[in-house]
Amino acid sequence: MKRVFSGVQPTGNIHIGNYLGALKQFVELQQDHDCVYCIVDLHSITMPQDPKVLRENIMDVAALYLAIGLDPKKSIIFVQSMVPGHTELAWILMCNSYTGELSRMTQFKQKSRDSESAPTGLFTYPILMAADILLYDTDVVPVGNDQKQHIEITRDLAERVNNKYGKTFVVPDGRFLKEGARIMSLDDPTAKMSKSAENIHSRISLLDDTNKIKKSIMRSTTDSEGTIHYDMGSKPGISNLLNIYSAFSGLGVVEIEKKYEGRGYGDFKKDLVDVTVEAILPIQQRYHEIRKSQELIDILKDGAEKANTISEKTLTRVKEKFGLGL
Ligand code: AQP
Repeated sequence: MKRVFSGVQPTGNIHIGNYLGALKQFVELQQDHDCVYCIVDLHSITMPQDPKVLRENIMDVAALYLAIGLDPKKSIIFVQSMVPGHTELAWILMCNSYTGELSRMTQFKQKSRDSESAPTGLFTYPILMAADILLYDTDVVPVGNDQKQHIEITRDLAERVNNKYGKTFVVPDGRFLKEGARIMSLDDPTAKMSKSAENIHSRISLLDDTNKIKKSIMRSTTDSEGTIHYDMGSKPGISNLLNIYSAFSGLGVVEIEKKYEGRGYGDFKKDLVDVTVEAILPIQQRYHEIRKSQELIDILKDGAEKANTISEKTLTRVKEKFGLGL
């Protein structure tokens, strides 16, 4: 079976962009893949975090993993900082990377744009992500397409080490969905939907109540033309809503366009509220059942143990190739 690895940062409530771009794939893949899913808390501290809030966020993501349908009997689910191999391999990879290639990462450029001096961890974030992936001999990485560049640098690093030291790493492939690959912000459809954007109506979080979902969708930015037609270039707002509708309902975009021929944005948005609520309400119900349970903690401890066993094997192999230790 092919190995799958992916992760989500515990930086706040998971939104429908995270879900449609990445998490939905996690669930599908666990049927016929050997899956490892991580809550990447070490990545989250590349930006300042309140320790108490961070702990809660870690448990929220873990509960949401289970609520969307991840099954600990099929997938390894764990918290990144509980497996020391991630940072150890990151250092080894860092010594095989170049500052020039890291400077080209668009996520670093965007996130450091407004700060006078960005944390070094934000700069080296892609190397930690490469270590996360390579540590598990990963074949497939399901992610949103904002992560394309990071997957590329992971592949480059794996190939570079393999060329220099002989076959050490599996070279992974990214897996990007068509409809949910990049869900855009509801108030600015030229920017991606993000957990950390200031305006809460720019996103729909998986834990939002029906009222909030309604408000965010009804006030989302569209255009003055009023026809429900997909054109990301000239009509990014309605195109983004069509993508969301399509990903949640399973209908193709053309089919949806036909269904709403001659009807206005108001009608379409009202139905999109229903489609969205119907998809995420069952997730919320399961989340509330799991969130405070001891079972959740046991699953994470068990997951960390299993992840450690795999990661130690990889590190032993890597250290041998590099001539590290005795
Ligand atoms: N808007 C998006 N559309 C589709 N996929 C998305 N992803 C993120 N935003 C979108 C995918 O979700 C997975 C988890 O993302 P992450 O938690 O690692 O952080 P991120 O990419 O930095 O996401 P956010 O929500 O924008 O967080 P903040 O605001 O904290 O930076 C990844 O697979 C990602 O591709």
